[in-house]
Amino acid sequence: MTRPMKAAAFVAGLLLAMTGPAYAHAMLEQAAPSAGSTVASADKIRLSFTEALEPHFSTIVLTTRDGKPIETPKAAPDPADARTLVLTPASPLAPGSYHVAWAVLSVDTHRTQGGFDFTVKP
Ligand SMILES: [Cu+2]
Repeated sequence: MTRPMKAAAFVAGLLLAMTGPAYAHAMLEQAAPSAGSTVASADKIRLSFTEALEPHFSTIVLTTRDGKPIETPKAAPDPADARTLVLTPASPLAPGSYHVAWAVLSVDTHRTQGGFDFTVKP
């Protein structure tokens, strides 16, 4: 390949790589505790998405299942994985049912949101 052709192929590849994830958006790929699960304890809520997130515009809000707010620090990105957001409650969660509401902005500037419940065993 000539040099300009190599450059053109590189740019085309880059464009493909950039447009690829735009079709997917940041969908929730994995959650711990998982949706609908009953767990013995939950010291962290860890959500992994299909795309890298903009942490400043990505939140996890934890409430009881009937909507009472649970005081937590802001969700933080996992330093080892830009697709993962972690919420660490200040103290271990009391037995009961909880609702996780998430809203994230992925690096391709698309917003997605969702939620699920889980239960901490008495
Ligand atoms: Cu997208």
